[in-house]
Amino acid sequence: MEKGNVLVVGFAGVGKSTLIKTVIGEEAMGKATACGKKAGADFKIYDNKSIPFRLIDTTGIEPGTFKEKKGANAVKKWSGDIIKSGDKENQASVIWFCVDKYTAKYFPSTIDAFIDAVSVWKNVPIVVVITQAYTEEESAKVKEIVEKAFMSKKKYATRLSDIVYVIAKPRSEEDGTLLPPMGITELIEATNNLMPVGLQAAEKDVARYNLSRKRAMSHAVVSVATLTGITVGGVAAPVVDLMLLKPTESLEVESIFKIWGIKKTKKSKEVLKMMIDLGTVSITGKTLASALKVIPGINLGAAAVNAAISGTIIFALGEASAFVFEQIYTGKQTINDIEWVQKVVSDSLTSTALDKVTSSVKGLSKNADKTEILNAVVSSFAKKQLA
Ligand SMILES: Nc1nc2c(ncn2[C@@H]2O[C@H](COP(=O)(O)OP(=O)(O)OP(=O)(O)O)[C@@H](O)[C@H]2O)c(=O)[nH]1
Ligand SMILES: [Mg+2]
Repeated sequence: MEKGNVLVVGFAGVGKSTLIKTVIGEEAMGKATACGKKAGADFKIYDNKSIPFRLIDTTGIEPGTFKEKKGANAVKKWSGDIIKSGDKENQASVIWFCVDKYTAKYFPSTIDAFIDAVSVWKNVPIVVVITQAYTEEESAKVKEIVEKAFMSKKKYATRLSDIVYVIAKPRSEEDGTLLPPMGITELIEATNNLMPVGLQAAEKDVARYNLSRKRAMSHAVVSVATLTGITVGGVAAPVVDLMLLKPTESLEVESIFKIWGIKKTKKSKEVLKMMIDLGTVSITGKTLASALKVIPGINLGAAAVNAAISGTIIFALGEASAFVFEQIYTGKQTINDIEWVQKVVSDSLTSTALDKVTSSVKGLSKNADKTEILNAVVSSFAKKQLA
């Protein structure tokens, strides 16, 4: 089937590549092809067999009169050359204008250059994607600036089709909070709907693709949370204090819950609380720590062992949450079946936790850092899937 292209433009560093990576998937990132080589600029085109459209990553346009012209000219020249060469394959069908909170203030003075850069794509709809705004206030502020700038001229106003707010990658704040990715599946749906009719993917294909995105975003949250768990729990104490992990567990479970967009009800709150509590009671760090002591061949400091135990607990809880919420989202299970949820989560935490921890600590080097421990935890889980 023929696919449309999304031309991704915006200031340098707003998060274009990060967004593309989340939309297209990590595997597809490595397979980018240069497009419009003839056209002089080496913009990258990203494709993935199940995504309904391709994405074209452009050179970031830097604010500041001179630099801004350079970036904008590259986009303009590339676009003009694609049109001239009659290259059907690389025509833009939708444009994403990425604006982040840091550079939004430059947007009004740059909108002329932006619009000029994409002026050859005459009736192509523009979606403004607000990136890197991590609070409601921040995103509302950016939205207001963008709307005002587009409304300043009628010919701009008619091009603006939608404004979507995204977090493309989980964000961990200094104070330990964690913001899950958001807005990605909404952006994919909105974009598909704006494609010319002949290039639109069927709704069920988009739904299937978005399911795979939710899964990938859940895994991204599990990774970030596991790293936090490794940091928080990696102290040289005789046993892991599971209460230390509770804040990370809450953020992890709630973040994954948000990704799947399940309604917040009294029941769901109860289920979330139960899941988080299971994380602190199912296996005790003490049991694991003492069991590890009798396993031969493990010669690591307490901090590294505790870090691996903590990481394993957070990882197991996260994977179980992702599974539970996917089953509920797809209607295979209901949130009312508390016993089922309880069984899935406690099985994930108890059944093979010791095996997992053993296998992750066995390969660790003496001075393993957090990343090495994270990789060991992740691969100890991957092993089971293969078996
Ligand atoms: N946590 C988090 N970080 C983000 C997000 N979007 C962008 N960033 C960070 O912002 C920085 C710039 O992001 P890039 O995706 O490289 O930006 P870009 O627009 O492709 O930049 P150029 O290619 O230079 O034009 C990186 O350090 C990203 O990790 C996001 O949604 N969440
Ligand atoms: Mg980039």
